[in-house]
Amino acid sequence: MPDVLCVVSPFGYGPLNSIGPKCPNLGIGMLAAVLEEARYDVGVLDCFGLELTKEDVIRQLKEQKPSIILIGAVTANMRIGMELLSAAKRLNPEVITVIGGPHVTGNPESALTPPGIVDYVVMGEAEETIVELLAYIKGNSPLQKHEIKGIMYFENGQRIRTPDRGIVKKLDRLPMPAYHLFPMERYHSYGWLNLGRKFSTMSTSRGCPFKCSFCQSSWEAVYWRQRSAEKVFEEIRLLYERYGVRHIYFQDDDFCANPDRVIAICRMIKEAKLDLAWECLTRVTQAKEDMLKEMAEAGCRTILYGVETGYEEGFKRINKPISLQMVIGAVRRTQEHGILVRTSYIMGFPWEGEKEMRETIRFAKKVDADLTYFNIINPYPGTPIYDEIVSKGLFLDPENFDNHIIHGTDPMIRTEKLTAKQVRYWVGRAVLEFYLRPSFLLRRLFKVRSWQEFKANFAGGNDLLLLSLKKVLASS
Ligand code: B12
Ligand code: SF4
Repeated sequence: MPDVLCVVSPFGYGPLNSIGPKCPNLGIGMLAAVLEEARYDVGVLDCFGLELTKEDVIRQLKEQKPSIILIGAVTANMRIGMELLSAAKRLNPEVITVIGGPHVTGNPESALTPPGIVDYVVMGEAEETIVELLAYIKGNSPLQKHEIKGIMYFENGQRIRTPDRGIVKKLDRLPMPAYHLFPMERYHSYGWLNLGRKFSTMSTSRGCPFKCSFCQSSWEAVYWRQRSAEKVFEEIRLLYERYGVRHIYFQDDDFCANPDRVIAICRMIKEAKLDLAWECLTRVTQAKEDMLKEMAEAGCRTILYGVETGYEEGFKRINKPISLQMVIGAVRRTQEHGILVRTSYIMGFPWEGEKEMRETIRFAKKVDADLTYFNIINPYPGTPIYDEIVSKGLFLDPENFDNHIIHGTDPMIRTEKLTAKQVRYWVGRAVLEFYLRPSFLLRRLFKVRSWQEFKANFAGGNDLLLLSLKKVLASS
């Protein structure tokens, strides 16, 4: 029974379950790894991977009786995270509860309201903080509580926030995620990309050189850092050999920020003759011929480009220094190398009306990527767009974090020109207009390489189109 239990909260994609991926939570994976290095007895309860409910977690807590519980929270699962920690405190008032992750990094106060549920909030990248904090909790630290950077806690009825920790500068110094604590056989890629192969995600860099106004990766103090090609390849080999992984999704915000590193990784994969399929995300500015060629040869199947809007003014307003022409060029070059392109758009920015919605849909069809996502803007605490949306009174229910989930088809916002219902209509319409084009469907069919892929695409496509049709009908 582990002394320190890291819980990955329950999460599912609701009506879009056939599309969503299931993967190890690498934030928790990293913390478990550094804690094991520091000789703690650590366990992971991955409710997402194991499809466990809140009641299952409570049962496990009764059985395992950990003395410290760590839980991570994005905005979407903040409520359930707090409920679990509150249940843990009821079961054992002595248990120490720690929460971290993107939501509380932007809004740490939310974890201390009401007081008595969370003992420590950890903000930002937490590898160093968690080791110092646990040493303090266990009475093995030379530091006082207020000397541990990057935390918030209650003392004498007051919230105490210690100075910021800053980011981890040298990623190569970190251990590999503690994959052995996760149910590695349970994971699979996004429905559309699911090849039926053993699957895992990897994180090989942190941060992003851009500063888009809606993105939590765009914080002032965060700059792009990488693991070296050698370290990345070592982790690929570990997944390949120990866990039989044959499909990897590099979930870095910008996997290709350093093209030389990408080329080096590709060459290592080719030289080792690994039978590996992989995907990644990057920016359109990075789509250079020589790198794309190496990537295709090393098994890269898809690249996701975040495009966000379909009109030039939109890029300026979200602070993304790209152009429509750059998007088209990047997509064509990528497709020419036989790599499938996924693009992602965000709709419902504060200034958007019918005109901008139409422009985004028209542009997405013109770009004609192999898969396209249309998302409704979700304002995350700590981002400039959050402040803008709140200050303009466009946030409908800021305290209701539940709506942040992917199947929260009701927008959390309205725009200056559209109601929430109209935003939902336009997003549903975008999906239907994009996917229900005979030319698109035919091309998609020809690019499918196996029965497994066909089934995954059919199921995912069906669910997405049905959901979008419901949105459009409910909003017309
Ligand atoms: C991969 C990924 C996913 C994967 C895997 C999710 C997972 N939890 O592992 C999938 C596709 C499933 C996914 C789904 C979603 N995601 Co996501 N995802 C990411 C992505 C791209 C990388 C996360 C990652 O592994 N990073 C690498 C690790 C090492 O860093 P990390 O997770 O940040 O962890 C560090 C710190 O945050 C902290 N920390 C993390 N957990 C904990 C716990 C404790 C106790 C402590 C002390 C510290 C701590 O310490 C870690 C080590 O330094 C991030 C963007 C990003 N750049 O981080 C978005 C991101 C986390 N996702 C986001 C969102 C919105 C979602 C969804 C809600 C999308 C949706 N609408 O459905 C769901 C929620 C799923 C869920 N329950 O987590 C947002 C969260 C914003 C927010 N405030 O909520 C992010 C930040 C994207 C963004 N730019 O806005 N996601
Ligand atoms: S380019 Fe992507 S990851 Fe980077 S700040 Fe913009 S949205 Fe975030």
